[in-house]
Amino acid sequence: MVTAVAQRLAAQRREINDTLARLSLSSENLQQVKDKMRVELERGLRKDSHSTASVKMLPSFVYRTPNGTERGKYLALDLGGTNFRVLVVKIRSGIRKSVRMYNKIYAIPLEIMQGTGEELFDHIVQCISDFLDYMGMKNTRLPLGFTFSFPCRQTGIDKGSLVSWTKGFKATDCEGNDVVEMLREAIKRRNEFDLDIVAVVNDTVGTMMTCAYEDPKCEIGLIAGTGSNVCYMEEMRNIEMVEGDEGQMCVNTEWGGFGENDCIEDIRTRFDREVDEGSLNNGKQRFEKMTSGMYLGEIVRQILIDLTRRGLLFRGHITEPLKTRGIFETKFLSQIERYRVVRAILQQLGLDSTCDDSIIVKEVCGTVSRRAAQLCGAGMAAIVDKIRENRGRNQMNITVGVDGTLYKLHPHFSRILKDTVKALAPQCDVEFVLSEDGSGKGAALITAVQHHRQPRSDSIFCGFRWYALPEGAAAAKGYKLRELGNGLCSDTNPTATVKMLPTFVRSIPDGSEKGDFIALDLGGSAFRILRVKVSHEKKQTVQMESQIYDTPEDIIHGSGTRLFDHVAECLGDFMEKQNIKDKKLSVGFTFSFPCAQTKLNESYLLTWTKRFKASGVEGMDIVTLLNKAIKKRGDYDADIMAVVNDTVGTMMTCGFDDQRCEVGIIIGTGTNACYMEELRHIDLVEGDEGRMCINTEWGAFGDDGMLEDIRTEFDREIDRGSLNPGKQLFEKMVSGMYIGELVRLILVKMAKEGFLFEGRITPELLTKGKFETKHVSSIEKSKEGLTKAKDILGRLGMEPSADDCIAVQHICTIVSHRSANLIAATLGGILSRLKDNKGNPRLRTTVGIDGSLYKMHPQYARRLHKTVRRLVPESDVRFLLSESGSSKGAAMVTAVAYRLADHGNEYNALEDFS
Ligand code: 0WK
Ligand code: 0WK
Ligand code: BGC
Ligand code: BGC
Repeated sequence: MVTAVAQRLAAQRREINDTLARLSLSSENLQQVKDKMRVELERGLRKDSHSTASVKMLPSFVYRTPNGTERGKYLALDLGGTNFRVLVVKIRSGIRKSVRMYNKIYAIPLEIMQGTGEELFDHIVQCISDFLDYMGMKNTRLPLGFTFSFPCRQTGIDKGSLVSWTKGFKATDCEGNDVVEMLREAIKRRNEFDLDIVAVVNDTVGTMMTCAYEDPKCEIGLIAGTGSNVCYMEEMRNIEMVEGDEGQMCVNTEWGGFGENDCIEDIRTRFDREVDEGSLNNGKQRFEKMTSGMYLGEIVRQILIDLTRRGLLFRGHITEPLKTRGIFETKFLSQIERYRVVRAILQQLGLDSTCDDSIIVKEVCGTVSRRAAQLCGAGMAAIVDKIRENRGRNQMNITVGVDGTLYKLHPHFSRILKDTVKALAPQCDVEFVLSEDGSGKGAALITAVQHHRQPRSDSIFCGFRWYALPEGAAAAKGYKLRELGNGLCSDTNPTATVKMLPTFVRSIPDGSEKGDFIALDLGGSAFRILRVKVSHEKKQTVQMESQIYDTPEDIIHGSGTRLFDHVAECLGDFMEKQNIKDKKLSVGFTFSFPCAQTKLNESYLLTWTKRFKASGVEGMDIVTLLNKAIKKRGDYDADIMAVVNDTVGTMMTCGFDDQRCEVGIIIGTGTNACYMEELRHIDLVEGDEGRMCINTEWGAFGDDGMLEDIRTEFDREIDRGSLNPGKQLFEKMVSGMYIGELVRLILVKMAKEGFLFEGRITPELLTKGKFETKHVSSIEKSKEGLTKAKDILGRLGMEPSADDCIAVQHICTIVSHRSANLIAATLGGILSRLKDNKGNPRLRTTVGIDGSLYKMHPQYARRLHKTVRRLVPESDVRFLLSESGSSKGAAMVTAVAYRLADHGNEYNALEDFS
């Protein structure tokens, strides 16, 4: 005889089962969640659907996981989880690879979390101040990585605007603002110490990096803690919100927002809606509110209240404590499911419970946590399957770095999550690795990567890496393209930095040139005088004899008169040796400085560059100055037919062998480029027919501040110490005259900060110009590079350790890599313009190239070619090294001028030519 009590209990049980059944997800449900998550991931990545996607897929600007080369000392902040931590992290690479860190935890009181933004960031800075005091580090300006565990729309590694607060935070005047700027302002307000904020990262990203440091297969970061979120390494080609298709970038999915577009309303229960309505951000973070530590306890409380109200629990008696939002903490779930301490916890809430009550409460906890783990499992299954498909694999092994109190403390959460992933993504073998040290270590690693590669703030390596990356170079190409146009257009030319100087050279050699010429080649690393004979036996041949002459410092820094007297003297000496003093040969003058030409042989120096600073020459016609010097001697005569820039000479020299050559670039002591532009585009020269070679003088790119966001403190120091401060800023970031010095300045800084050479610095290393660009080239030689580093540093009195040599080689690579990519970017601008001019879908062209940096550096050419092809994919570019220098080219120009002069009206022919 089934008693009424038993029936009532059975009915109660059914009711309880019904209630809990709504929170139990079938494998179909979970499969649907996985599929819907996948749809939202894709929508978040695509430009056309990003704005309405509930999973925001935010770019993190982290392009790779650690590779063990990271090193240095960093500060890290970790805000947004249960604890706010300030950390100092010391990373060693090489054989002593290790990460040591020390941290202090600080409270963030509720009134600060939900006060004003200013109060919040002042509080953060106060904690930092306390930490620096404690560590005795107030006077060190360490680079800082900021783990900020909230959705941020980033535009760079150190730029991120808060999209919206989540979890317990609601400080005013923060949403929509750049969190790095807010921190910088708070530090300024306090005016007690200075920090170099290099990176802002999400805690999922920090966690992935922390775990990837130990396990290179780790490409996903999961937080199952107060909040819930995932990041993973996505293919750049799939991230439409960011420029570039090469490589990968870590994407912060912000899957907590999944379902904000009602796509999971079918599995959300009224308890979930209760929790949502009672939260600080109603309608937001729906997935998070079903899966994360901030809310699971609250869901349980809602269910307990519901069951109690229906008399199914605690004899229908709801205590005041139980009515209190947030009182049933998520840790109770873990404790209840792990230690069966239900009664003790319920007592704390003033609840007298029976055994049955305890069983039901435990069941409710189990159901809620199980659903949370399963939902995270379904979401994770979508992520790993996407990565597998990205790689076109059938099977894939991958590691997920995990952190968060829920995952760490809950007895079953991690197992259920793993089982769900296995069930829903059987083709993926997914390993979950718990992050021991939190995301602070990860943030420090990202700062180190950035520091070594290029954060865009003023820390040791700022700006270098950004331009080694596709989008960085693409951006520079964009700037350059615009500047080319400005230089050509008469209204904007006066303010344009890239001056686009007409050269009056209208075609490349056509094989008809002939004659016996003198060529002067001044401005590169060597002053050369050449005799160039162009003849037409069977085929056109060029014979050259040359001699190199000194250009002593006192001459090139003295008066212009002395300089040109010196040139005339060398020419006299050369003609003596050639026994042609009695001949009046035509001279082609390669003068490798920016000149405003009015015709082929009238050329006004705009400004000296590189090592030259002779007085009384700028603004003068250099042909007149040279003629005067020659006349003054009276021992020979010469007919200066043409002045050409070394880029033009190089293009002509290469054009002699390859008719397709229409660009000339120099990457030597200085850097520059010229190319054949349509006359109709050159406002400064009459006529619309045909083409003329333009000397771009790209060395001055950025002299208007256009590149300030990428220039580093080292670039600024170089400029301050140069002969022409404020000028040739682009040249000073990339050319052979400055690269060695850039490396030296970085070595000194790193030694001063104790990262290198045990902090020891010799007077030699402190001497400007002691570390030359040729040293950079030899240190980057793959085989003997490290030995070279030891020798070269040894010659500067240093005793570098093996680690130091590795670091020095790395620094050389970064500096020269940035140079190659920046030049690739600016060359990309020219090639795009040529392609547009021709209106062809594909550009086929040849670039004539010369200069000691390009020729001597072991990796330079390869890097340059690779990035150019990446930036101008619709082109076939041949790079032709100029074997014989620009003088052959200068002779070609002179030969053309001479031929035209030959045809009768000598000089107006020149006028006509000009
Ligand atoms: C520890 C990480 C931190 C992250 C937290 C999440 O260092 O960045 O926010 O885990 O877990 P929670 O503390 O919210 O449980
Ligand atoms: C060799 C050319 C010369 C040019 C030089 C540039 O003949 O006109 O100025 O290359 O390279 P650098 O000598 O400055 O490395
Ligand atoms: C935030 C995420 C964060 C997660 C875990 C969420 O509320 O939106 O940015 O990663 O919590 O802390
Ligand atoms: C000069 C250019 C020259 C380049 C390469 C720059 O400093 O301004 O005219 O072409 O160096 O030598």
